[in-house]
Amino acid sequence: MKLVGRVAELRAARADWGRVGRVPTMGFLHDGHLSLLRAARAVNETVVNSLCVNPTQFAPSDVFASYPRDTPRDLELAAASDVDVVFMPSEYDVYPPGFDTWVEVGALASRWEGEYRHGHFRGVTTVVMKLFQMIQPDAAYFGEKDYQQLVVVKKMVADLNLPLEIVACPTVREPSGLALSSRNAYLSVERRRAASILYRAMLRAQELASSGVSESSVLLAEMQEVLAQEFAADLDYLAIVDRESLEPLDRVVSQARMVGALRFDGVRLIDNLELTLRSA
Ligand code: PAJ
Repeated sequence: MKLVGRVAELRAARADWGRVGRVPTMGFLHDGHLSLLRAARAVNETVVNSLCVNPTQFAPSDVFASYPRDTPRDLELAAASDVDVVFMPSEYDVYPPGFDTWVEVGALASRWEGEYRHGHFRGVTTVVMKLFQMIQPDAAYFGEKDYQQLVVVKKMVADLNLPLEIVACPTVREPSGLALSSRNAYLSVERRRAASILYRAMLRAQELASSGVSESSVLLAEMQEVLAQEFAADLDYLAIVDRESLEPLDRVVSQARMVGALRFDGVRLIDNLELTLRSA
């Protein structure tokens, strides 16, 4: 496995790499990240894992400085996942002094997470675009765990005619159902089980949809009832939305997406799940 820190080095080597799959991460790798690396490994000649805690996607209320980091462990895990190249760009390469060009997706990025984390997606799309330019991958792998991020990145790729494929990978969960996240490190094992309440609420809505309930108001009311069982869960938003436009739906026709975010013991957790109506 090769460790690369400078863009010039990456550019010089790129021509020999054949089909490149890129997996962008902010490090502190867990099984969710590793599932993306496995998906990339299966179909690409060269797998590039970028490790970069991107300062511009942290809204002021987030603490960029305290984001969990463990580079030696990340490098071990990347090597064990048969990654060919780990790219750890210097902050100078990503945001040189005077940097002032931004990539911003419109309406899709301004609702849900965008409302609670102003500027977050602008930071994400800017760094993802920059890393696309540096690595020039044929495919890039994103987790459904961050569903809105996935949809926003796909929109950027379509709108800007970027010549690469975006591959969506399913959410990897703990046995309790809680989606794996670097932020789970802030919760004890016991609290993580309780924090899976959002996922359990979504499973309950899916159960109802499977029996033919299609009105969003009924499904959302049922989810709220499940969430009310956990006093520690402080909901930011919960919605049933169109899978592409992320617009709220009054009624599920065949498929939709449930998206939600809550704060649990002060830790902000997001989740989402496909919602499929029983076929008539
Ligand atoms: P990060 O939070 O490190 O996540 C990197 C990738 O791993 C994202 O595509 C995310 O959706 C995916 N991922 C995280 N948890 C997952 C899980 N439980 N199951 C499946 N996939 C999971 O997302 C970012 O970094 C950044 O915003 C980034 C795209 C790297 C831009 O800075």
